[in-house]
Amino acid sequence: MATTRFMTLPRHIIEGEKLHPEATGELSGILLQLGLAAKLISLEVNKAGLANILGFTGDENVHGEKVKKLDMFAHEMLIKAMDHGGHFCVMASEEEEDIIHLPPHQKIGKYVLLFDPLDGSSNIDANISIGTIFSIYKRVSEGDGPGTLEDCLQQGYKQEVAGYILYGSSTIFVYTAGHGHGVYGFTLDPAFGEFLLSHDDIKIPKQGRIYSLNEGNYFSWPKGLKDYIKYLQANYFEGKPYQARYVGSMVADVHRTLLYGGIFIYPGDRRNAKGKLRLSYECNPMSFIVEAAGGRATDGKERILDKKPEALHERTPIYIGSEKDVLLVEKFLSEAREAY
Ligand code: AHM
Ligand code: MG
Repeated sequence: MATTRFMTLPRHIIEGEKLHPEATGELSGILLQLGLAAKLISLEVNKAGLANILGFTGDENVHGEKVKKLDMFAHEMLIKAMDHGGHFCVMASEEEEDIIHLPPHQKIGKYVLLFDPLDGSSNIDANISIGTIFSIYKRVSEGDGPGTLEDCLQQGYKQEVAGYILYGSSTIFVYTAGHGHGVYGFTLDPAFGEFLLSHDDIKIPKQGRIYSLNEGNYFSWPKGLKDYIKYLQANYFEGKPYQARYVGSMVADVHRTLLYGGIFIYPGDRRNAKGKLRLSYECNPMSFIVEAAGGRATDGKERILDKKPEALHERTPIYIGSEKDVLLVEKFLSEAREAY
C-alpha cells in the first residue's frame, strides 16, 4: 500500500473537495479541525507513560490544577476543537450521558458530530494502542435552531463521513466519505507534525486468517459462535491454521482486520444480550469504514448500518470484517439449534 505521492491530510481533503463542485467545503473544514484535535490528543497520549513523573491523573499538577484523565482530556479537546466552527447543530460523546449543545451565540450548522474520544482507554497504563472514533451526519430535525436527540439517533448508513485515529506504534488517521469514495489512512510524522497519506484506497481482503474476540467469555457465547470458532480452530486458511489476535481496543483490532482481513467480534452473550460496544459511537462508524473498504458488518441478524438507534448509548453485538468470514459466522449463527 506504499504511495509515491507526498500527500498531506489537508491537501488530500482539499483535492477531494475539488472533485465535487457541489461541495460547500464544510466537511473539509470539519475534517481539518478533527485532524488538529487528533494531533493534540496524540501528543497527550504519548505522554501518558510519564504520568508517574508528571503526576497521576486525578492529582494536582504544579499549577494546582487537577491532572485530567486522558479520556476526559480527549473528550474536552474534541468539544473545544469542534464547537466553534459553525458546522454543527449538536454533538454527542461516549463520555457524556446527554447530547452536547453548542455554546450560546455560536453559529448553528447543519451537521451532527458523534464521537468516542478515547476508545480502549483501560489499556492506557500498559502502553497499548487506543483510539478516537467519529461519525458525521446531516441534521434531520426541522429548522435551523439547536439540534436534538433525533439528529443523534440516525441509522449508520446515513453517515456522511466516519473515521478513527489510532494511537499505536504510530498515529494513523483513517476516514471515508462512504461507499465509492474510498478509505484513506494518513500516518502522523511526529517530526513534521503532519498526517501523510500512507494507506491509499484501503480495500479489506475478501477473507482472512485472523479471528479476534475475547475468548474469556466463551461459556456465555451463543451456540452458533462457539461452533464457528471451533470450526476455524479445526480448519486451515490457505494451508495454515487460523490465528487468534485480540488487543482489547476496538480501533486497533478493527484496523488490523481492515488491513490483514479476518473478523472482529464482540457478541451478545448470556450475560449481556446486546454485548458491550456502542452502536452510535463505535459500531456504526467502524462498520461504515469497513463496508466502504468492501467488508461486511452485522449484529448476527441485521446489518449494523441499518439498525435504528433507540437511545444514545445503546449497545449492539457486532461481527465485522472480511465479507466471507462474516457471511460464514452468520451461517453458523442462523443454523445453531440452541441459543447457547
Ligand atoms: P471502552 O469504551 O470503555 O474503552 O470499552 C470499549 C473497549 C473496546 O475498545 C474493546 O473492543 C472492548 O472494550 C474490549 O472489551 P473486553 O475487555 O470485554 O474484551
Ligand atoms: Mg469506547
